Amino acid sequence: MTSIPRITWNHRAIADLVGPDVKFHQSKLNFKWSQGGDEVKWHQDISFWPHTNYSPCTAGTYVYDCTADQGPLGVLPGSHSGPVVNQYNDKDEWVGCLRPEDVAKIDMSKVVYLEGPAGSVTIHNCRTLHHSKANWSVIPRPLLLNVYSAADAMPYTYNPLPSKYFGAIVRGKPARWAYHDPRPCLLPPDWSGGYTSIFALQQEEDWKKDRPKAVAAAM
Ligand SMILES: O=C(O)CCC(=O)C(=O)O
Ligand SMILES: [Fe+2]
Repeated sequence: MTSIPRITWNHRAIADLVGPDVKFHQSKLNFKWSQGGDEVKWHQDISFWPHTNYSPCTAGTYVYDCTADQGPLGVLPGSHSGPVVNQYNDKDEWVGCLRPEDVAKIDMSKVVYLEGPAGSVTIHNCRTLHHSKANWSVIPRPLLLNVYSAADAMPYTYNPLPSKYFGAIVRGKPARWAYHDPRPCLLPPDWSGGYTSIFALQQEEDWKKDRPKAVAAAM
């Protein structure tokens, strides 16, 4: 018997979805703390890092066992075939999540929460609507998120989480031609001046409201 490193297994699974040539985009560990670890509001990933087509997919690996009360990833099946949604608020500020009126349109009975033992891998497309609830359990929920695409998908905005592996071909060969999907994509702000995290961006409105109080308290 041979054992296959989990990351190689990830690359194979992505190849099943996007074709034989697979490119790495970015990686992050979303560490949702126990007893109040932040929710992630409903959003689509693609507008954080638009590409010339919609092949990008995120593979998430649960580092610990993840049950329903730890805030697992919740996805809306079929939503990748729907429109790209607005992730700016009514003041035209990027908030990286849906407006309340768009959240209200989601049929919550169709949402699937992806639970699993440590090492389980979730995969969702860059247009899939997804979210996760706060973690009120006593066990944290670390989720390692690796983003890949078909090799012929070219990012055309600044990568918010660049690394030396950005653009590395992890399976197959580099593309000679870029593939352009004609469907439009919502653009993010210019990240070249820096990026924080999805948690910080989505809470920004609340932060702004609380900031005058926080500043006053510190004086
Ligand atoms: O950590 C989570 O539950 C989801 C994170 C996510 O969707 C993202 O960072 O884009
Ligand atoms: Fe996401």
